[in-house]
Amino acid sequence: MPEAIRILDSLGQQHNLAFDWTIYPWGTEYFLKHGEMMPDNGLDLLQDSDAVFLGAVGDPKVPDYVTLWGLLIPIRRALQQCINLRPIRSFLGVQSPLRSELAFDIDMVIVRENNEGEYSQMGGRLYANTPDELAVQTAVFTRRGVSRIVKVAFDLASQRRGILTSATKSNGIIHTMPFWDEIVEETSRSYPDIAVRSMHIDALCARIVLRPQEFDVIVASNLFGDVLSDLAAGVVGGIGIAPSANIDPSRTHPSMFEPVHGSAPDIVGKGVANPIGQIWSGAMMLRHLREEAAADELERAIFAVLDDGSTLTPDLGGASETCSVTNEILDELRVT
Ligand code: GGG
Repeated sequence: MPEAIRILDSLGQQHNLAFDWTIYPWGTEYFLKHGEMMPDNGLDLLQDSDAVFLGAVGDPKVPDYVTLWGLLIPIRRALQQCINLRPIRSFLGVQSPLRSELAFDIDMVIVRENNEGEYSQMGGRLYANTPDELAVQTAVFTRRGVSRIVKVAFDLASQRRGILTSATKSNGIIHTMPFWDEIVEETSRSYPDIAVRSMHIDALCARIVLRPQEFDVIVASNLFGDVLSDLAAGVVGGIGIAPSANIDPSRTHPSMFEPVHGSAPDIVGKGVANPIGQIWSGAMMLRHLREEAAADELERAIFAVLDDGSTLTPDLGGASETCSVTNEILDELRVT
């Protein structure tokens, strides 16, 4: 996060753009001190901002569901950030685990439903610690929520290569997924120029590994979108570079920008965390704030560093430190 702020502040100077940062120390350290991930009025405090820039959250000392349900998920819901955009691209300087003839020209966006679906509080547990113990979790799919995300995906595909893939599992999940498929089919009638196909999530995972260039926009439920974006990020070489935007399309509330990855407790304090997921999320934030020129410039600089491949952190097979990657991006920004 400090490296991304360093970049944005520097870019801002070139674009006559001043960031007025309010830093909230909410996270697992805060939880260990205060017993909560953020204060009671945390969501109200965020409402006053134009955007929220979130880092990586998590610590082995705190269960992951506490971390997530105490901070990230309440923010996404209260601020009605129902759309999660996750772009994935391959770069010349980043080695993919795929054979090189399979791993070129990958450029897709995963459009993840962000407020409902499988991530639901509905359910519970009964008969704890007995042989009859059970857990029930109810997935929630609304016509409003599904239509909204599907329409966003069709619109995005119209601005890109015109290919939309819908992630489904309607052969096994008998209520929600046929409902999802019907809404995709209904919506497609308004987009005759988009090539749309539904793929079962299992086959889709295999296809992303075998033919990643085929994909342009993928629309998916909350859980499927989360899983697919890690898979696709792995296919292009690593999750450390993957950015995301949690968008409130009505712009009533601030949208939130965060790397796809969580924290990496194994490398804390070593100065080798990959800053690019966070910095690229900053570029997405600039675009959302309608600072197109600055966003273009920052993306160009990030992509140049990744295409060059000589300054990469260890997660991507390099030996550079976090701040060297940032410096390289700053150098690129100076020459553009
Ligand atoms: N960048 C915030 C973070 O730590 N994310 C990790 C994570 O587990 N995210 C779950 C999700 O996106 O639903």
